[in-house]
Amino acid sequence: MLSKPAFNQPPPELGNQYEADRVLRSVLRRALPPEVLSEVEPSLSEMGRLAGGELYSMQLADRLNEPVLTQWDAWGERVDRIEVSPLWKVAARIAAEHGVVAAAYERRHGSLSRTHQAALAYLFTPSTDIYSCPLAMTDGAAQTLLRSGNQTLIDRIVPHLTTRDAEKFWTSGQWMTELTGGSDVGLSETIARLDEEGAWRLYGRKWFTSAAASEVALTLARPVGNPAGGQGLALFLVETRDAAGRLRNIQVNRLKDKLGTRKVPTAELTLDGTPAWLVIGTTDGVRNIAPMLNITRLWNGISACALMRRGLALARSYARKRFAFGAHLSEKPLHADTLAGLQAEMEAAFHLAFFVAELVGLDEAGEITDEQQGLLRFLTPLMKLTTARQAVAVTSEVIEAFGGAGYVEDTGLPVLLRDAQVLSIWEGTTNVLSLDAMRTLVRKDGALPALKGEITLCLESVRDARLSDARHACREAIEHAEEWLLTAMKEGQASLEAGARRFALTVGRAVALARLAKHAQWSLDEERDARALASARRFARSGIDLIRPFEIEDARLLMEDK
Ligand code: MFK
Repeated sequence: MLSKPAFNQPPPELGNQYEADRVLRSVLRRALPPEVLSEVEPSLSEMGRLAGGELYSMQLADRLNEPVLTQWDAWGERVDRIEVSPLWKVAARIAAEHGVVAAAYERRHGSLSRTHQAALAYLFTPSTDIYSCPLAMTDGAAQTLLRSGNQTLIDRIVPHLTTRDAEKFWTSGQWMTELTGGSDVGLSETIARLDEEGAWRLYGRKWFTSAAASEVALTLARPVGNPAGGQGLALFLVETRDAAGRLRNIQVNRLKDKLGTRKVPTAELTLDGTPAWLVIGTTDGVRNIAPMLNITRLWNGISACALMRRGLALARSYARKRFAFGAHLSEKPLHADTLAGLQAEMEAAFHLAFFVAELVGLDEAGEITDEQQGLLRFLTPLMKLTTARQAVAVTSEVIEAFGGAGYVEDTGLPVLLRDAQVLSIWEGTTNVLSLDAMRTLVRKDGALPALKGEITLCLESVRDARLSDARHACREAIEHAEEWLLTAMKEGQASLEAGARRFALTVGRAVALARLAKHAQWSLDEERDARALASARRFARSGIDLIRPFEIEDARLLMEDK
């Protein structure tokens, strides 16, 4: 008989992920009136219990399962069935029943319903293997249809997307990416043609369709005769299967073999006469699908926070258990310092993402001012790109904080980094979104004053002397960003584009710091808690102003290989 090993390292543990989350709970205490908080808390506590308990255990057990595409049945019939992982099936039911999309549409708490829903999504996400992807697109599709004014589709589809009844719940895909298109969606080649009965049919190849098992999808196609570019595309809705469950003239060519998000059945599709509903007008597809983009970008930010939070919860638990060099890691100054830096990044990201959720809530409730609207348009891409970069950096450090254990698959840790990496790619890469934000700023001169107004408002509320570094870092970064912008606008398009990423990250980090510092002051005053202050101080010193002088000519030279 083998003898028992002398030592086994106890693994990290998770408790109720709502009860244990100081940052989320503190933000909700500030953002929600007490009666709203007491109404939503049971739902959050239940989601926190699931996320740290059953779902987390299932996630670890489900680790090796991946979606399976069966293209042919035994008798030679083309079937293109996609079987998702067992955890995804459970996640679908829990998401519906707990209203992870629905809470935003039931509007039980007016504009604050979106904050409640974002909190549910944040708790749900890290234990459900990116089931947040179809949910994000479902939320985005509901938003897009409601804004389209197409009453037929609103009545027919939206109730399925926003129900809590798991039997009736549908998810939506978002089929935009094509081989030609990619980030430049206007290059899409899929065409739309009216058939003899006057119904639209789509023909083309969609190259990267996330969550291809959805019941409906929003997609773009060019009605025959329309001009090239994004304006010539139109927005369509596809119901993917007929009453018998057969795909409607859609072939699933293959599932993508991806670095991460491996539970998400991302597919290449051929549309060959797929029936589709025109959602709104026969042109301006890019503009008309924008509500989808903005909602999924919010989800992206919330997911970035959620993955960082999960990594940190595990790393802190581990640090309290792991004994080495004479003490627990949690007692080691360098280890504590490393995790503190990560916590500050996560906390700043959280305040940025939940600020955007707050603005989205105001917009949905019709309570947003023009100034806030301009800010929301500008901040959405900035928030998405800033939090995504943070998530990649933080999850990478989290892996390292476990030493070799972090590099071993069956700890369930490496997947955090792989999944985080998608956040800076899908829904617009860092560079594409930097340019989008820059275009918005140049087109809408109201966004910059609104941004400065928000920062001033935040910093005016910050009185504690221990936050003076944070105030300075924030002000200096915004002043430098504005100064750079004015100079680059004079220099021309090449300068603006080359510096757009540094500008975007600087503004994103400055807004995150302003919101974090404001909250830190509130938390000191109302909760007698100095932990948000500690995060704000730490974040303020970790590089807010990323704008540096650069030579366009150097970049050109460095593109040369030989
Ligand atoms: C857990 C997280 C969940 C995430 C789930 C995601 C799963 C799905 C995965 C995917 O599908 S990834 C693919 C996503 N693809 C993208 O996000 C595309 C990225 N590229 C861009 O965003 C480009 O900036 C864009 C394609 C929009 C540029 O195209 P154009 O044709 O050069 O558009 P332009 O001129 O910037 O905008 C056209 C119009 O739309 C303008 O309005 P006007 O015609 O009135 O001037 C813009 O103002 C408007 N517009 C564009 N983006 C907007 C927007 N309006 C509001 N919000 C926006 N975000």
